[in-house]
Amino acid sequence: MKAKRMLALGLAAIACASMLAGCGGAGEPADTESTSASGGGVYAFVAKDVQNPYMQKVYEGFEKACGEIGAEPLYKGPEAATPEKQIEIINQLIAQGVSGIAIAANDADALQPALVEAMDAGIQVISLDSAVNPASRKVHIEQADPEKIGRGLIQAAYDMVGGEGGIAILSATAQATNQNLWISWMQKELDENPDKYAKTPLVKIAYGDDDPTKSTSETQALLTDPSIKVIIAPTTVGMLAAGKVLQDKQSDVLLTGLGLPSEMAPFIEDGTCPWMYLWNPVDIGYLAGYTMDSLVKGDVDGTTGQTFTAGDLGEKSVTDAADGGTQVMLGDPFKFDPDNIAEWKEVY
Ligand code: RAM
Repeated sequence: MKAKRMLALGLAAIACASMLAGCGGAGEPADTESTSASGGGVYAFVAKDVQNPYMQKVYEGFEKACGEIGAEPLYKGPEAATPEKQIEIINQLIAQGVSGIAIAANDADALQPALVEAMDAGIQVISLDSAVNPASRKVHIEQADPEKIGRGLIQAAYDMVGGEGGIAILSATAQATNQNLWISWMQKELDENPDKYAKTPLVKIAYGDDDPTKSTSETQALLTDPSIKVIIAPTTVGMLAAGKVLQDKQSDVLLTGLGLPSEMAPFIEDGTCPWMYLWNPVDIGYLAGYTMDSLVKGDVDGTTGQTFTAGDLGEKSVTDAADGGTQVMLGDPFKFDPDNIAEWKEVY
C-alpha cells in the first residue's frame, strides 16, 4: 500500500513540477520564521456530509497526519451536504475552543460569518476539497488543477462516444464550489472548441446532492432522454449511483467522471465506465493536517511563496489560487482504466 502511494506521489510530483513551473512568479519570498513552536490541540475536520465514503477517506489521511504531529483529530459533518448544518458545527467548534478547522464547504460564501468569527477567536481555518471564499480561510487545499479536471472530463466523454452523442453531467449539490468550478471548465472547453464538439452538446446538468437515492433518480431521469449518450459525474457519490443504474438497465450510455477505484472497479471492468479520474483522497487529508499544523505553529500564515514540510509528501508551497486567495496543491488527477483498476481498487 505504501509502495502504491509512493508511486502516486512520484507521478504527482513529476506532474506538479511542470505545472508549477508553468505558473510563473510565485509572489513574495517565503517568510518561514516561526512565531510559536507549539502546535497541537484539537484539529477539527468538517466534512461535506458524514455519509460520503470519499470524505471518510480524506479524514483517514487527516487523522494520520494528526497522529504524526501530536494533535487531536476530530471528525464532524452534517448528515446531508448543506451549509446550514455546517454553520452550526462551526459555532460549536468555536465554543469548544479548537485550534484549527479544516472544512470541505457546502457553499463558498454562506459560511463566511461563522468562519471569520472562528479566525477572530484565533482558530486557524483552511478549506479542502471544496473551497470557501478567500475571506473565509487562511489557505485552500486543492486536490488538482480544476482546468485539467474539467477539460479532461469533456475530452474523455467526447472520445468515449467517438465525437457523436449528447453529454449530461450528474453533479453533487448546486452550491458545491469544487463541482461548479469543474463544470465551468467543462463549459469553457465546449465553448472554445465549437467545431470539435458540434455533435457532443451538453444536454443537461443534474444534481444528485451527493445523496445516493437522489443521484439514482436523477440518473434514471437522464436516461429518458435518448439524445444523452454519456454521463459525466464529477462526484464519487454520483459515479457509484450512475454506475449501478446503467449496469442494472444494461444501458448503452457510457459513464466517466471522478470515482473511487474501490467503488468503481466493477463498472470499469464491465465497460460501463471505460475510464475515470481521481487523486489520492487520503493524501488530501494528510496534506490538510500538515498545513493546519504549520498554521497553528505560526510557521506559515497562508501567504503565497511560503513553504513547509508536509510529512511523507515532502516540501509543499503556498501558491496563488484562481479565486484570488491562496492554495496548496496536491498534484495531477490520475487516470483509472481496465489496465490498472485491479491494482488501485485495493488502495482507496
Ligand atoms: C464527492 C464529493 C467531493 C468530491 C469527490 C470527487 O465525494 O463531492 O467533494 O471531491 O466526489
